[in-house]
Amino acid sequence: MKLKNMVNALLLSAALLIAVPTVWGGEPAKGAFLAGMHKKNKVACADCHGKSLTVDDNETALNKNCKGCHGGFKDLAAQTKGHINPHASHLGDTNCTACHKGHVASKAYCNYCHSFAMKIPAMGSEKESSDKKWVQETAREKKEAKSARTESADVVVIGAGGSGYVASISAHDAGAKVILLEKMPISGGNSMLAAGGINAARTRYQERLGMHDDPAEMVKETMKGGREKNDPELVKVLAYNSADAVDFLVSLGADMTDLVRSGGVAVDRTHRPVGGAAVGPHLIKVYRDNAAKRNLDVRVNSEVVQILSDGQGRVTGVQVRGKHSGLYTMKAKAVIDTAGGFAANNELVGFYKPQFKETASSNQPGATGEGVALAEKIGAKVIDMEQIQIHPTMGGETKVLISETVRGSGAILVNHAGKRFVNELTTRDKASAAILAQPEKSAFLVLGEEIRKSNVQIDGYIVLGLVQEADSVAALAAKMGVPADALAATVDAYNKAFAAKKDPEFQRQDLPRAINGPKYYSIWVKPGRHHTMGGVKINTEAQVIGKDGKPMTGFYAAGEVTGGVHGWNRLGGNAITDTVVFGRIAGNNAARFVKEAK
Ligand code: MEZ
Repeated sequence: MKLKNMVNALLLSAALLIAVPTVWGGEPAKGAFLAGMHKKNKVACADCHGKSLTVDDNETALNKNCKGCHGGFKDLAAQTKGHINPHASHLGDTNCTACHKGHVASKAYCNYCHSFAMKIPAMGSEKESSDKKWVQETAREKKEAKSARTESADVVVIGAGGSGYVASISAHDAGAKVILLEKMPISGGNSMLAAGGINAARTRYQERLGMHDDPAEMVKETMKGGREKNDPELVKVLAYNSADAVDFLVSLGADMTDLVRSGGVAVDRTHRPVGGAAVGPHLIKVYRDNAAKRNLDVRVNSEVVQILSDGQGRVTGVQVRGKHSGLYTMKAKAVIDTAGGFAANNELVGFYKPQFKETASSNQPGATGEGVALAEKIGAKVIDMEQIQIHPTMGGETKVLISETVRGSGAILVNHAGKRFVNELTTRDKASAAILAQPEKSAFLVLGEEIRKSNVQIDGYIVLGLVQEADSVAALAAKMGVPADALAATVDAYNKAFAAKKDPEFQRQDLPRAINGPKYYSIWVKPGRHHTMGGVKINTEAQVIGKDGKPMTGFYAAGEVTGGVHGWNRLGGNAITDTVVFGRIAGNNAARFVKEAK
């Protein structure tokens, strides 16, 4: 098998296919059961799977072999010309097998989340290998044969998004043996898609810039944004631990030096990497690196199908379905549920809010709410499930979120008549309602050169084909299909408000930049599902509360799987704070509980 000779052709091919691990008894004929180029080139099983032909749920050896033949992410990224470069995307250095298949056609993982104006091509033929059925049946037999397996850990964490990583790192550093389980083929959850930043009050970065902020104000604004329906004790914990959360992230290696304003807030409280880069991909890389440094046991393709309890409110572990290893039991002294929300689950959203069914969701495909259902099944109290946040600005007909920080950087919202109609930095519920009240149920973000330069994410939207640009306001109006006179008057009035530092029309408090050329830009936006505020009830110690109102023993939760922190409307930037503050509390308390139980 001349694999080395294949490498260059494979790297340059859009139909790159890599064999997916499957366990079988003997070595079939070379190329049998494969799809695409590996089939054509008669790759042998052992070339990908190694001599033992076995595979773990992380597909570790297999991915090592992929990289051995084809090169690592950096090599592959360097060979890609053009704007779309999946090997240098925000997914980071993940398993090759998340996208590339050998036994069936590959599918770019990007396509699960994104539907860009500019399409990402499917990789390889959409037609699946005729051998798929055989492969699935063989895998199922193997899984069933292994179902009696039992492992154990001190702390099991369900869901490797931001909260899951923070809880795992914290529990590990507090001395516990931790296993972090993720049902999707890559870690990161919704946190990896987080565009904005982390809200924190009275941080060293604010003070360095001479800004005065106060956790008490953060409490007030979070409660007001949540329509006073939040659990006030949880909000206090969120706000008073927020500056410490930023320090924790910096101690892990994160950059949180840039500040921007989010809706419903009177100061620049949203911290993000320099230049306005998206916070989520940055943090997930930092978390992955820290997990690797600690040798943390992180397992992808590992879905928790049941949380085990003794029937008296004490959790005893979980049952896991590994993609390759099948069903097994993981005994644990403590379980932390960080499985995320359900804004990607059309059926569940439709059940709680029929009017939001079929609206676009900004969420990753794994945000389907099993973490809430699993907890409820063993007696957890669940609250506020019908509180589903609609984000005002998703890119037109796509699933791409246009970050609130674009408005925070100075962009205005304009309707199809070319006029402003709302304070752009009001809370999300109000901004979304104002857009949906327009006859077209959509609007435009309008901005100038200085605003574009201040927020690197806008360049990303340009690459994705979501931005119209023109040399004058009149030319931009023509592209948007709005009256030129009206748009010119709107931009003029806004620039006067900027100069006077007063917005008499909409009382927008923060007017950071004027809308000036040489280029002018617009982005067509529509509201879409973004965050589910409801979920498992917790107390200030991140303990899950049972239906009897008492904390359940050894059971903790953090992040979007929980309800109560954000009330009926979350403020932009508070989700990452939630993941870090309550992830740390859950991890530390679970580790302490384990120690005391020993
Ligand atoms: O917290 C968020 O959801 C957020 C800031 C999103 C965004 O618009 O960037």
